[in-house]
Amino acid sequence: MVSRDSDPSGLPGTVTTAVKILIAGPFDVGKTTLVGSVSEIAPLRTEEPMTVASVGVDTPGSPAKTHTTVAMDFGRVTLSETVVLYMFGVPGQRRFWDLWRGLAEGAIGVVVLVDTRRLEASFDVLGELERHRLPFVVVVNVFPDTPHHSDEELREALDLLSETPLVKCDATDRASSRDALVTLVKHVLGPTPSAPSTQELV
Ligand SMILES: Nc1nc2c(ncn2[C@@H]2O[C@H](COP(=O)(O)OP(=O)(O)O)[C@@H](O)[C@H]2O)c(=O)[nH]1
Ligand SMILES: [Mg+2]
Repeated sequence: MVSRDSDPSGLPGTVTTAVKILIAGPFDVGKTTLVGSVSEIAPLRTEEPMTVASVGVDTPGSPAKTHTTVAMDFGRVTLSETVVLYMFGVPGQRRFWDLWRGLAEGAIGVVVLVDTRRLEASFDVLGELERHRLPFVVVVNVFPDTPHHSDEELREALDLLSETPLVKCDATDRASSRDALVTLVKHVLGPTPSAPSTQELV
Protein backbone atom coordinates (compact mmCIF):
# COMPACT_ATOMS: atom_id res chain seq x y z
CA MET A 1 0.00 0.00 0.00
CA VAL A 2 1.28 3.43 -0.89
CA SER A 3 1.20 5.76 2.07
CA ARG A 4 -0.37 9.16 1.81
CA ASP A 5 3.03 10.70 2.48
CA SER A 6 4.70 9.15 -0.53
CA ASP A 7 1.80 9.54 -2.94
CA PRO A 8 1.66 13.08 -4.28
CA SER A 9 -2.03 12.67 -5.12
CA GLY A 10 -2.80 12.06 -1.44
CA LEU A 11 -4.90 9.04 -2.41
CA PRO A 12 -4.67 5.83 -0.40
CA GLY A 13 -2.90 3.09 -2.36
CA THR A 14 -5.98 0.88 -1.94
CA VAL A 15 -8.01 3.00 -4.37
CA THR A 16 -8.82 0.98 -7.50
CA THR A 17 -11.88 2.72 -8.91
CA ALA A 18 -12.27 6.30 -10.02
CA VAL A 19 -15.80 7.49 -10.63
CA LYS A 20 -16.69 10.70 -12.40
CA ILE A 21 -19.92 12.55 -11.70
CA LEU A 22 -21.39 15.93 -12.58
CA ILE A 23 -23.05 18.34 -10.18
CA ALA A 24 -25.64 20.27 -12.14
CA GLY A 25 -28.45 22.64 -11.35
CA PRO A 26 -29.61 26.17 -11.95
CA PHE A 27 -27.67 29.29 -11.20
CA ASP A 28 -27.18 30.00 -7.46
CA VAL A 29 -28.53 26.63 -6.23
CA GLY A 30 -25.39 25.67 -4.28
CA LYS A 31 -23.21 23.68 -6.71
CA THR A 32 -19.96 25.46 -5.85
CA THR A 33 -20.86 25.26 -2.15
CA LEU A 34 -21.45 21.49 -2.28
CA VAL A 35 -18.22 20.74 -4.14
CA GLY A 36 -16.34 22.98 -1.71
CA SER A 37 -17.81 21.34 1.39
CA VAL A 38 -17.01 17.72 0.41
CA SER A 39 -13.81 18.05 -1.58
CA GLU A 40 -10.60 16.74 -0.02
CA ILE A 41 -8.49 18.80 -2.37
CA ALA A 42 -8.74 22.55 -2.63
CA PRO A 43 -11.53 22.82 -5.17
CA LEU A 44 -10.59 24.30 -8.48
CA ARG A 45 -12.99 27.14 -9.03
CA THR A 46 -13.44 29.31 -12.01
CA GLU A 47 -15.58 32.05 -10.58
CA GLU A 48 -15.73 35.45 -12.20
CA PRO A 49 -17.29 38.62 -10.87
CA MET A 50 -20.76 39.09 -12.32
CA THR A 51 -21.00 42.01 -14.65
CA VAL A 52 -23.80 44.28 -15.77
CA ALA A 53 -24.04 42.03 -18.83
CA SER A 54 -25.69 39.38 -16.65
CA VAL A 55 -28.37 41.73 -15.29
CA GLY A 56 -31.73 40.34 -16.30
CA VAL A 57 -30.04 37.21 -17.69
CA ASP A 58 -28.88 35.45 -14.55
CA THR A 59 -31.24 35.76 -11.64
CA PRO A 60 -29.54 34.85 -8.38
CA GLY A 61 -31.52 33.43 -5.47
CA SER A 62 -29.74 35.84 -3.14
CA PRO A 63 -28.92 39.50 -3.77
CA ALA A 64 -25.52 38.87 -2.14
CA LYS A 65 -24.38 36.81 -5.12
CA THR A 66 -21.43 38.58 -6.71
CA HIS A 67 -19.60 35.74 -8.46
CA THR A 68 -20.67 33.12 -10.93
CA THR A 69 -19.01 29.94 -12.13
CA VAL A 70 -17.98 30.41 -15.73
CA ALA A 71 -16.45 27.03 -16.51
CA MET A 72 -16.72 24.51 -13.70
CA ASP A 73 -15.95 23.48 -10.17
CA PHE A 74 -13.77 20.45 -9.65
CA GLY A 75 -13.27 18.41 -6.50
CA ARG A 76 -12.42 14.97 -5.22
CA VAL A 77 -13.74 12.80 -2.41
CA THR A 78 -12.67 9.32 -1.34
CA LEU A 79 -15.85 7.33 -0.71
CA SER A 80 -14.33 4.09 0.52
CA GLU A 81 -10.96 2.35 0.64
CA THR A 82 -11.28 1.49 -3.03
CA VAL A 83 -13.41 4.19 -4.59
CA VAL A 84 -12.61 7.82 -5.31
CA LEU A 85 -15.13 10.21 -6.77
CA TYR A 86 -14.29 13.14 -9.02
CA MET A 87 -16.91 15.88 -9.11
CA PHE A 88 -17.40 18.37 -11.89
CA GLY A 89 -19.80 21.16 -11.04
CA VAL A 90 -21.26 22.51 -14.24
CA PRO A 91 -22.97 25.84 -14.72
CA GLY A 92 -26.70 25.61 -15.14
CA GLN A 93 -27.20 28.45 -17.58
CA ARG A 94 -28.39 27.40 -21.01
CA ARG A 95 -25.46 29.08 -22.74
CA PHE A 96 -23.06 26.56 -21.13
CA TRP A 97 -24.79 23.40 -22.31
CA ASP A 98 -22.28 22.73 -25.08
CA LEU A 99 -19.61 22.73 -22.41
CA TRP A 100 -21.35 20.25 -20.18
CA ARG A 101 -22.02 17.86 -22.99
CA GLY A 102 -18.23 17.51 -23.21
CA LEU A 103 -17.85 17.25 -19.44
CA ALA A 104 -20.47 14.50 -19.29
CA GLU A 105 -18.23 12.15 -21.24
CA GLY A 106 -17.28 9.24 -18.98
CA ALA A 107 -19.53 10.42 -16.16
CA ILE A 108 -21.67 7.74 -14.50
CA GLY A 109 -24.40 10.22 -13.66
CA VAL A 110 -25.44 13.58 -12.36
CA VAL A 111 -26.44 15.08 -9.02
CA VAL A 112 -29.07 17.69 -9.85
CA LEU A 113 -29.36 20.32 -7.15
CA VAL A 114 -32.77 21.90 -6.78
CA ASP A 115 -33.94 24.93 -4.81
CA THR A 116 -37.63 24.42 -4.02
CA ARG A 117 -38.10 28.19 -3.61
CA ARG A 118 -37.45 28.44 -7.36
CA LEU A 119 -38.49 25.04 -8.64
CA GLU A 120 -39.08 26.20 -12.21
CA ALA A 121 -35.40 27.18 -12.48
CA SER A 122 -34.58 23.44 -12.50
CA PHE A 123 -36.87 22.44 -15.35
CA ASP A 124 -34.38 23.26 -18.12
CA VAL A 125 -31.59 21.24 -16.57
CA LEU A 126 -33.82 18.23 -15.84
CA GLY A 127 -35.15 18.31 -19.39
CA GLU A 128 -31.66 18.46 -20.82
CA LEU A 129 -30.57 15.45 -18.74
CA GLU A 130 -33.55 13.41 -19.87
CA ARG A 131 -32.67 14.23 -23.47
CA HIS A 132 -29.12 12.95 -22.90
CA ARG A 133 -30.36 9.88 -21.02
CA LEU A 134 -27.88 10.42 -18.23
CA PRO A 135 -28.81 8.80 -14.92
CA PHE A 136 -29.42 11.38 -12.22
CA VAL A 137 -30.61 11.91 -8.67
CA VAL A 138 -32.45 15.00 -7.53
CA VAL A 139 -31.06 16.66 -4.42
CA VAL A 140 -33.04 19.44 -2.76
CA ASN A 141 -30.63 21.94 -1.26
CA VAL A 142 -32.43 23.09 1.88
CA PHE A 143 -31.97 26.74 2.78
CA PRO A 144 -33.10 28.20 6.15
CA ASP A 145 -36.27 29.64 4.61
CA THR A 146 -37.09 26.67 2.38
CA PRO A 147 -40.77 25.81 2.92
CA HIS A 148 -41.63 22.20 3.67
CA HIS A 149 -42.95 20.10 0.80
CA SER A 150 -43.62 16.39 0.88
CA ASP A 151 -41.63 14.14 -1.41
CA GLU A 152 -44.85 13.35 -3.29
CA GLU A 153 -45.48 17.05 -3.94
CA LEU A 154 -41.92 17.57 -5.14
CA ARG A 155 -41.95 14.51 -7.37
CA GLU A 156 -45.13 15.64 -8.97
CA ALA A 157 -43.97 19.23 -9.44
CA LEU A 158 -40.70 18.05 -11.01
CA ASP A 159 -42.39 15.26 -12.96
CA LEU A 160 -39.89 12.68 -11.69
CA LEU A 161 -39.98 9.01 -12.61
CA SER A 162 -40.62 6.76 -9.61
CA GLU A 163 -37.12 5.24 -9.90
CA THR A 164 -35.35 8.62 -9.75
CA PRO A 165 -34.06 9.12 -6.20
CA LEU A 166 -35.06 12.33 -4.45
CA VAL A 167 -33.16 13.38 -1.31
CA LYS A 168 -32.60 16.53 0.71
CA CYS A 169 -29.28 18.02 1.72
CA ASP A 170 -27.56 21.02 3.19
CA ALA A 171 -24.81 21.85 0.69
CA THR A 172 -22.85 23.67 3.37
CA ASP A 173 -22.58 20.47 5.43
CA ARG A 174 -19.92 17.94 4.51
CA ALA A 175 -21.69 14.77 5.71
CA SER A 176 -25.00 15.78 4.22
CA SER A 177 -23.39 16.60 0.85
CA ARG A 178 -21.48 13.32 0.90
CA ASP A 179 -24.70 11.38 1.50
CA ALA A 180 -26.17 13.03 -1.60
CA LEU A 181 -23.19 11.87 -3.68
CA VAL A 182 -23.45 8.35 -2.29
CA THR A 183 -27.13 8.28 -3.30
CA LEU A 184 -26.08 8.78 -6.91
CA VAL A 185 -23.29 6.19 -6.80
CA LYS A 186 -25.61 3.59 -5.28
CA HIS A 187 -28.36 4.44 -7.75
CA VAL A 188 -26.10 3.98 -10.76
CA LEU A 189 -23.57 1.35 -9.73
CA GLY A 190 -25.59 -0.57 -7.18
CA PRO A 191 -23.97 -3.25 -5.06
CA THR A 192 -22.10 -4.94 -7.94
CA PRO A 193 -18.80 -6.76 -7.32
CA SER A 194 -16.70 -4.13 -9.11
CA ALA A 195 -18.47 -1.30 -7.36
CA PRO A 196 -18.12 -0.39 -3.70
CA SER A 197 -20.41 -2.40 -1.48
CA THR A 198 -23.37 -0.63 0.03
CA GLN A 199 -21.83 -1.07 3.45
CA GLU A 200 -18.51 0.36 2.37
CA LEU A 201 -20.15 3.51 1.12
CA VAL A 202 -22.21 4.39 4.15
N1 LIG B 1 -27.93 28.48 4.04
C1 LIG B 1 -27.44 27.87 2.97
N2 LIG B 1 -26.87 28.62 2.02
C2 LIG B 1 -26.38 27.99 0.94
C3 LIG B 1 -26.48 26.59 0.78
N3 LIG B 1 -25.95 26.26 -0.42
C4 LIG B 1 -25.53 27.41 -0.98
N4 LIG B 1 -25.76 28.47 -0.16
C5 LIG B 1 -25.49 29.87 -0.47
O1 LIG B 1 -26.15 30.15 -1.70
C6 LIG B 1 -25.36 30.96 -2.55
C7 LIG B 1 -25.16 30.29 -3.89
O2 LIG B 1 -24.34 29.16 -3.77
P1 LIG B 1 -23.30 28.71 -4.92
O3 LIG B 1 -22.68 27.46 -4.38
O4 LIG B 1 -22.40 29.81 -5.33
O5 LIG B 1 -24.31 28.39 -6.12
P2 LIG B 1 -23.98 27.89 -7.61
O6 LIG B 1 -24.27 29.03 -8.52
O7 LIG B 1 -24.95 26.77 -7.83
O8 LIG B 1 -22.56 27.42 -7.66
C8 LIG B 1 -24.06 31.21 -1.81
O9 LIG B 1 -24.16 32.48 -1.20
C9 LIG B 1 -24.02 30.10 -0.75
O10 LIG B 1 -23.33 30.49 0.40
C10 LIG B 1 -27.12 25.83 1.83
O11 LIG B 1 -27.26 24.60 1.77
N5 LIG B 1 -27.58 26.53 2.90
MG1 LIG C 1 -21.03 28.07 -8.88
